[in-house]
Amino acid sequence: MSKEFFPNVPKIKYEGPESDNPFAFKFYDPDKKVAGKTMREHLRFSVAYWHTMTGDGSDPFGVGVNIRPWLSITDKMEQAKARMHALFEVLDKLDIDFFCFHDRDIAPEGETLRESHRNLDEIVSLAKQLMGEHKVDLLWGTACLFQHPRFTHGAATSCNADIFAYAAGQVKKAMEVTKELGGHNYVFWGGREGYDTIWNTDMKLELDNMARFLEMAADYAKKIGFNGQLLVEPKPKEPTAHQYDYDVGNILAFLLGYGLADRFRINIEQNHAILAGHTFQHEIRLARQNGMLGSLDANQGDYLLGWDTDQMTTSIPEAVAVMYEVLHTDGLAPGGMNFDAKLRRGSFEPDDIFLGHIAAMDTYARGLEIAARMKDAGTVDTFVADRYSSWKSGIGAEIVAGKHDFDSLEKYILDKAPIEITSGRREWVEAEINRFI
Ligand code: XLS
Ligand code: NI
Ligand code: NI
Repeated sequence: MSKEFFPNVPKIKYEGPESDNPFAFKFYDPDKKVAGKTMREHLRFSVAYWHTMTGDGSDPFGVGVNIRPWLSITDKMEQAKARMHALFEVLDKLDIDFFCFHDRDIAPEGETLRESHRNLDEIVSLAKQLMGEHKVDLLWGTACLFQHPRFTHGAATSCNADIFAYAAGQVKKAMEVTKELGGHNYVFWGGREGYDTIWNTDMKLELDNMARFLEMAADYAKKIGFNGQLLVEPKPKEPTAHQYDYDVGNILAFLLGYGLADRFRINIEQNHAILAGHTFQHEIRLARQNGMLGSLDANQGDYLLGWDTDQMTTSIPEAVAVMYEVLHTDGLAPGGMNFDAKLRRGSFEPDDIFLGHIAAMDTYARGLEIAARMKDAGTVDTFVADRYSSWKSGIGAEIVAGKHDFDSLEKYILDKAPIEITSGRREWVEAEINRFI
């Protein structure tokens, strides 16, 4: 290792639930087998470069507060390089195998797109070298199409066609570098793709343009031989009042409507799910039952606040719900669990980077173990299967097989009485989790 950025922080090891060492895992034991795979294989944790490395702790009411060792370097490119080195120390010490980034998180923006490309290339070649040395993979890359003033009215959905072209040039490059780094996925989060008031908006043109943009992106991925998954990330609001990629249901309708559904999958984030008025579990379930589950932005929102706080997950019931859904799929790969999570503004010391990730990793490890035990016991799955048993035989099976219409169903039911229904047992089923905690 070159320079050490976090000399106070040791390599984080599993010490078990009895340990009171803050710099140890209590539940995440990477090589422990759960439900046939190691925790590491199930969870595929990833560090989000923007929150963990680039984020400064500022909020709409206050300036940056984070203490970060690389901030003393004034040259922008030198600072970017130091920060990239620091990432690998974070990954090594936390034993995390993946990271994710936006182009502008890792390299400073230049005067022109050409200069930005050049800056990016320089940092990407450093990242590539470090990835090889540290055996780390890129979960996904993406482009920041929301920070610079040019994107005030959106990128692919801007009213200005030159901005659409700029976004195309920027995403083209971001896809190339994602491929260069062997990225497993590429993410499209519609930064400012939406509107603040429909009165000044040509919504039809904007949505058509968003589809044109995604189609060009998918074509370009094919052209350069990028084989990773292409993922769209839903979010209902913020920064715009109405984001077009509202939720999983809206993205599905959009992709199906524009004939793009077989080219994209979905990257789902907990905080965005709850902002849309859904649970994370609902969004994951809807995506997976449509074959669209791509990857997860593993964070948690504050139920008291109406914005995207992107907190580290510490809620066990949340984690159990996520892992229960994941265990009912073939797993997340090539997706993973990206900690799209930032430390609270009050947690501004460098050590908090580690404590925050340990908290979330332990929470998901517990979620995984609890969900695996629940799935093994099978009480919930059996209850749900029994609840729908009328669809397995008789009239239910016939309806499913397409053997009925309104005439035949009326005839079947006309004189049948009484029809019995049974309890949904909501309280029992929700409390089943508690038995396995
Ligand atoms: C912001 C999004 C963003 C995406 C990547 O709300 O979550 O961080 O994950 O652009
Ligand atoms: Ni996200
Ligand atoms: Ni978020």
